[in-house]
Amino acid sequence: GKRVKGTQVYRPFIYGTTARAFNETTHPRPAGVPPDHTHSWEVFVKGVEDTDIFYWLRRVQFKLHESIPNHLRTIDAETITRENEGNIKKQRAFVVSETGWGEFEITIKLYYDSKSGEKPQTLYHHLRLHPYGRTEAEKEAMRSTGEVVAWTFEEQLFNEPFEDFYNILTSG
Ligand code: SLL
Repeated sequence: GKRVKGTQVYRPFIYGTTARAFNETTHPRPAGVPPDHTHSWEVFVKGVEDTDIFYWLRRVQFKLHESIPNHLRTIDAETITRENEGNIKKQRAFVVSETGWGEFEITIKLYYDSKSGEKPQTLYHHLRLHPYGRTEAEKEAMRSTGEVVAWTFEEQLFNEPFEDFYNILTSG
């Protein structure tokens, strides 16, 4: 295929984690969750303001800590799209939801549409369970919401994309 010369296409996305500590009143530990698990959390890749990214990002593989059962989690856009059929509340994100007790580094591997010719790209994200920040005020803000948010805003750059892929990118 031919490349579209002199052209760069940017697609914004977000990746990261959101965690919540279990407590008796607002977030009780569900039945079946081991008693040493202190938090629920999720790791995700999604579009900014839930815009569609499934047309350029085909698959995401999350590599979790090896203490977690099935620590390699692969999610296909096709599967989500199929599950979304006939659903009013559509799922917009590649997401894995878990519970646990410890923080660790998550490896996030992005696989692009086959027409893109792009190699997979690996991102690294530190799962945060505990409020953090440069200042006490920042930590306090996180405590008050009950959610520990660690999100990275990224922009995927496709440099001189193949024509077929360029058409996919720009027809959305
Ligand atoms: C730490 N180096 O010491 C890290 C390890 C491991 C976290 C954190 C297990 C969950 C499960 C879990 O939370 N592992 O058993 O499903 O903090």
